[in-house]
Amino acid sequence: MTGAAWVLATRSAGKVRELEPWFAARGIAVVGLDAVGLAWSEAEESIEGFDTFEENAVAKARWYAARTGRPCVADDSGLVVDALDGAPGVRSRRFAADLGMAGVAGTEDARNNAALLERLSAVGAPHPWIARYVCVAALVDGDATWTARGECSGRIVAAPRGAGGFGYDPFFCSDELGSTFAEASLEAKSAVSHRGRAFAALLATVASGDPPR
Ligand code: ITT
Repeated sequence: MTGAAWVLATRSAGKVRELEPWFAARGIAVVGLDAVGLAWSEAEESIEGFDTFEENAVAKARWYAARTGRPCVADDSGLVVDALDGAPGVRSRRFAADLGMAGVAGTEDARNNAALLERLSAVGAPHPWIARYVCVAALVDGDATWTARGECSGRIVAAPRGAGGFGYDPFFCSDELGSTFAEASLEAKSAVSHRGRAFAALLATVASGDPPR
């Protein structure tokens, strides 16, 4: 492992809000893509076209490592809903767009949440609906790649609760917290979340000295 600060390779402001303090609390220096001078480009939209969280996470970390020449951490994450046969899954960020709702007013998160409720009401299954968040974290340093997975279980509620978090959080009620992730503090969410677990497992894997893939 080289000594350089790891690049936090994400364009998601929500992920950055969670991961910067998470790494800082563990004494690990990370820098954002803007700080290393990597401005967004259209080509990034085609990085994560795979069917699994793992392939997408590795693709993202490798993409940015190749362009920065530094160790890069990335994650691919999403919401898996039983009543929707696992959707939106790896398509979580693009769920509304996939359903032809890209033109609906509001933020991308609001459109995705509207799409989620619309799909669930079309299925007609009773709520709250069983779901889980999944995250695969990846670290790429030169030719070496480490990955780790984290999950957390919950229920999708019919009406939003809370103003924190991002994405589907106002509708995701954590089984462990008994509240939605949007009602939880950053620390409480990270302690049980798919992302907190995936990154904790990633650090443990790197520290264990197990060979990278
Ligand atoms: P980067 O690829 O640049 O990291 P992204 O937003 O495209 O950003 P993903 O491809 O991993 O990231 O998609 C994650 C989507 O899954 C995100 O937009 C949310 O819709 C949902 N999601 C993942 N983790 C979440 C969380 O902790 N809370 C709420 N929604 C989450």
